[in-house]
Amino acid sequence: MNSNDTICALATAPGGALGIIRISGPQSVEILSRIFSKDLTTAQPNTIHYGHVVATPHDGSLTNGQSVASQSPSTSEVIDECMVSIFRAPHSYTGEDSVEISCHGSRYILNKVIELLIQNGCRMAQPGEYTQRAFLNGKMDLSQAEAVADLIASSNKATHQMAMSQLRGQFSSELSQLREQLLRLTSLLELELDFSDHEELEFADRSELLSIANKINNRITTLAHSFETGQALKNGIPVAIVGKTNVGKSTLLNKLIRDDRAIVSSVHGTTRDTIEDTIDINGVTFRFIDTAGIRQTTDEVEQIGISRTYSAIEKARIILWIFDTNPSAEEIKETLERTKDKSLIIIRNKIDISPSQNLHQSAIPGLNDIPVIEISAKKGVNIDKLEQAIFESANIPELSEQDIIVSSARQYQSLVKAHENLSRVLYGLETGLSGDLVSEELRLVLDDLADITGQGRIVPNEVLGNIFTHFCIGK
Ligand SMILES: Nc1nc2c(ncn2[C@@H]2O[C@H](COP(=O)(O)OP(=O)(O)OP(=O)(O)O)[C@@H](O)[C@H]2O)c(=O)[nH]1
Ligand SMILES: [Mg+2]
Repeated sequence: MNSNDTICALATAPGGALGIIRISGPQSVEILSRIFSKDLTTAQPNTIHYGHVVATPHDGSLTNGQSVASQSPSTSEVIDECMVSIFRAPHSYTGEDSVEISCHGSRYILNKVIELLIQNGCRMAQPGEYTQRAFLNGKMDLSQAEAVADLIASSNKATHQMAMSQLRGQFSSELSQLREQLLRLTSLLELELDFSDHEELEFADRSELLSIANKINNRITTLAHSFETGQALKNGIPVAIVGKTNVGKSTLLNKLIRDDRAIVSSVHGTTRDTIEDTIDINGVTFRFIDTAGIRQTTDEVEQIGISRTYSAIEKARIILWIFDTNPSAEEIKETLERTKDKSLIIIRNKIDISPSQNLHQSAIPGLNDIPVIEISAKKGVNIDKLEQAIFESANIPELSEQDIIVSSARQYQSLVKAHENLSRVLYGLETGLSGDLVSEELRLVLDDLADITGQGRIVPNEVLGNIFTHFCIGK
């Protein structure tokens, strides 16, 4: 990958009314002018021009910035009528000279324009190369570059807010505040070292240093914890639908996703494998997992299905436990035991045929705190109430652009490393370890945080590759 190359790629998905081709690099405007009906080499930056992309008989044999405008119209073929935007470094997405050609969305036109650009000196861009160039040219840091991919992939309000906040630099500025506090801590420690011979001087005492380090550590831990929420928001919050056979789990899944996805029958043990699908509730994606009903069985396949039910419970964040008739106290106790660390919602289904009864609520400690929702999955009664309860139990804070939710595994790993190194700093401060050893650990924390944004660090090509190969071509 040579950053002096001028690159081109289609930036829009095929099939739309328009297609946008992006060019970036030092030769952008010159190469464009070789295939465009106007010479734009002296055009003002940030201007838009109407004209034609034109193929000459020898497809791009023009050189030296010579525009097809100077060619006889009879010898050239008009490929499309286009609008062309001109950007000049550093005021562009990549920070380089750039051009965007808005064409009609025909596959033929778009392929032809790209072919002409390549014949005239462009190279086809690699995945994420525009954003990578933006990073290398200091237009954004690494965490913002990752947010570009998240923003494009965002499919609802929550994932949009999350990506937008990161793209606009909330996370970066939080990290730079943490770095400042860490630097202050380092300088206080180093002051102590420099003047350690002067007993008459007073330095910040260790308890004050400890309190600063603790505050930083708390913030880093909170950021690291937000990764779980970030993952849940990105992939859909997992909700397992569990219960005995024939209680109506598959009927409920179909009702929630408004589709006949799972087979429903009065035969016990209909569902064998887990079945998943997603819906959005109040702008947040939930991933529902219908499971095999729990019962004693000698059927080998069903047993495998039931063991999958238990692993679905473990992986889920919310459990919908369904009963149809009044469950025994023992059954409820087992349910509570299995779902200890989860948000549990108990559902009494089939209220259209079996009247409401009191669960053994008073007899079972802890059950009073758990919502019990009465529904008819078949008739669609109280499904809206259930959706609301599911949304509430997910406990998703109302996200604003100020909220920081860590969404990349790379960022999370750096935060975890920072936390581990900071724990050693805390230990060192508590146990009276010498200042130079503590400040060495502090430097590691600073490096871990710098890895997240890539600023002031040499980012290895391997790391860049890992980030940008997940992008599409044209991003
Ligand atoms: N009357 C009534 N019948 C229901 C309701 N929900 C489900 N059923 C019926 O109960 C039977 C079992 O429904 P399923 O959705 O297949 O039950 P399941 O829990 O997925 O069963 P397994 O996959 O065998 O574990 C079917 O005949 C459904 O039509 C309901 O709200 N009211
Ligand atoms: Mg089923």
